[in-house]
Amino acid sequence: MALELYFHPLSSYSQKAVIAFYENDISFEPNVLNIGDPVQSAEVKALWPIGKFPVLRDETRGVTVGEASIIIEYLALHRPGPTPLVPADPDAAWQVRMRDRFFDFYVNDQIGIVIADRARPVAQKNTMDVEAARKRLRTALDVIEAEMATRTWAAGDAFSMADCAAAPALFYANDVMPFADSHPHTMRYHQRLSQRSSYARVLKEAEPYLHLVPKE
Ligand SMILES: N[C@@H](CCC(=O)N[C@@H](CS)C(=O)NCC(=O)O)C(=O)O
Repeated sequence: MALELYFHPLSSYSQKAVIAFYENDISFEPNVLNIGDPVQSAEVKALWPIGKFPVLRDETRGVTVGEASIIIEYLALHRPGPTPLVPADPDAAWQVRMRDRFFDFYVNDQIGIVIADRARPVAQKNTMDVEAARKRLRTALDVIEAEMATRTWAAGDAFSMADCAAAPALFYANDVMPFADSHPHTMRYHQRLSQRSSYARVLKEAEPYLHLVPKE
């Protein structure tokens, strides 16, 4: 039975997981969520009460897998392919996981705070949270800039789970805090990611929805 993925093409965490499927040519049944649809939302919550996506359902094993990183770990374990997104060597693996967490917490989640605020009515804007998020994002970009001065991919020479996290995170970061002039190594890395066929495909599939991203 096919793996079923609940996701949305615009969602950065969904994109992160889908990149992993495409990297290793793993087939799945796409369940594209219609955001705001209460029936679908209840369906996701029945599987994963937190209600966030992506969520993977593997009916064959009778398991539900939440969290994009854990979906990637699950695929690495049960559907290994030519691109080992989580290295077998434990010392290489912790470095991938550390950078994966870094892109999630200090880039992606901070962007989420800024973009969510754009959609709020003026009276409900949270300037303090947005300022703190932008500050954390700036610090994160500085860290990435220093690392990417000497690297091809986030954790070294091999494309990994950390790059799956980085691709959508940097796409949205460049909208929230354009970094071409201030962070040239990061920009070149962002361009390398955009040319990677797995992510290029994800980006193409997101295109029809991009107008839904709240603007400044
Ligand atoms: N920690 C989760 C975060 C997932 C997440 O925040 N997903 C967003 C879409 S990118 C979401 O579900 N938003 C809808 C909501 O929060 O209700 C992961 O790594 O998968």
